[in-house]
Amino acid sequence: MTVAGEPTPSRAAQEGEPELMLEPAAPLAETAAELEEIDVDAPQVAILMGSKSDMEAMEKAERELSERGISSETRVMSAHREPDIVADYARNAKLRGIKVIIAGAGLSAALPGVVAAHTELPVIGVPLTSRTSVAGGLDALLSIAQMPPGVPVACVGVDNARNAAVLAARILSP
Ligand code: RP5
Repeated sequence: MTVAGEPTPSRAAQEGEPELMLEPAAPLAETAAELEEIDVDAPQVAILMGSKSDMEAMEKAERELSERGISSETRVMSAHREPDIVADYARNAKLRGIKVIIAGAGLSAALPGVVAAHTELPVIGVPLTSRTSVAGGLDALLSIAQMPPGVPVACVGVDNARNAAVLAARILSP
């Protein structure tokens, strides 16, 4: 029975059920402390390359991102020599907070395509020249650009890692 002027009892109280007790909201200071623990420097862009010999060319991507204040991590892994490492990295990248993957490789440049096969993240391929390149890097250019339908890889010019970083920045900007 409800009495005029008194608060209406809840449905649970009316039916003799125990009241649901809600946890009090966390104090603001506690929430702020939790937010501070989130790693704001977590890399947004991954820069991968098939060999240490690709480093000189790929460093240009890292420099461009850093100048734009975009965090990145750089890893050397070969699609042909370490296929399992590449697959694991690509599968976990999104969960780790990576938003775009740049992958450079020379010769039969499988790395960008193999990474794209294992992730939904946008992948930008950088065809690289190397000691035994054919036709000035045309081999790598075709390997990266000629992906089958449904598994896209964006492809920048030969040795143009800087453009890959600029494109990554544009993908990241809202
Ligand atoms: C590719 O083969 C690499 O991306 C590199 O451009 C090229 C040569 O590799 P190394 O023999 O110098 O390791 O897989």
